[in-house]
Amino acid sequence: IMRKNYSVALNGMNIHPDQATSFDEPCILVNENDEIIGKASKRDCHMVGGDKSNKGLLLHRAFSVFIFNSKGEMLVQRRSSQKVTFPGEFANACCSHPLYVKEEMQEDGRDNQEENKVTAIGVKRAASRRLNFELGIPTDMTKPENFLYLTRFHYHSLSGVDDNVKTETLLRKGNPVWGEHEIDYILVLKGDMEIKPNPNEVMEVRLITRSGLVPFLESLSQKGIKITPWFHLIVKTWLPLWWDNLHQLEKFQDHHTIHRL
Ligand code: DMA
Ligand code: MN
Repeated sequence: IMRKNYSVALNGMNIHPDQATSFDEPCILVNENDEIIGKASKRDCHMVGGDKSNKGLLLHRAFSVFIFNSKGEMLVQRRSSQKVTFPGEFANACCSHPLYVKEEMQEDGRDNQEENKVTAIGVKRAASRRLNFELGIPTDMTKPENFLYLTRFHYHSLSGVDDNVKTETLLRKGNPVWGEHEIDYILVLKGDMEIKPNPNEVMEVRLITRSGLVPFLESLSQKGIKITPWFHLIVKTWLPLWWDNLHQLEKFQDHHTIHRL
């Protein structure tokens, strides 16, 4: 298949072709209890009014991976400027969505003897796929059993929209409004990963030390560089505690609660 350097004009906005190709992928729609209720394209999940009903953003399933190396440093990525949502913003190592396909919808390893004990196995398979695509991490370093699934949270956030600007105002002016409305699975991966970032996805990666976290965040805000809303919520709610307890993270697993942040 030839991929011409076209861009898709969508709702008045030009989407970079490398991003547009993924916009037909099926995301998993869930209810507030994270039960699967259907599917919708990545486009329809992230564009306000994308499902043509104007009801707002569809709630879908997602994941956020945090990577810590053997020195206890954390990997952060700066999203490429061609990302449709939150371009140029810093986030945790990798974030994306499990797709509406059998392997990535599976919630435990019951169908497979070997992977019997792996919880949220579909989300972990998706994480492995995206860590390979975004950061070039070999998939043998990201087997489902290598991830620790900590907990889930539900949040909603718009991209590039000031909190004091009403969505309806933007839509009335014909501006596209993009954002996230997700139940996000937080996964931790420990180890020294071989990485080769994909420039279409990632413009920069950095390793941050525990004591360097606050200075890192301060230096970004001084430079006017944003961090993504989900990363911000996790940093604010849990990250310092988890980072101080890398050797006993199992203690913080909570697969029952869906935190509303
Ligand atoms: C979506 O991330 C997932 C979360 C947790 C915000 P993303 O926009 O990086 O998705 P993708 O990489 O699939 O475009
Ligand atoms: Mn999403």
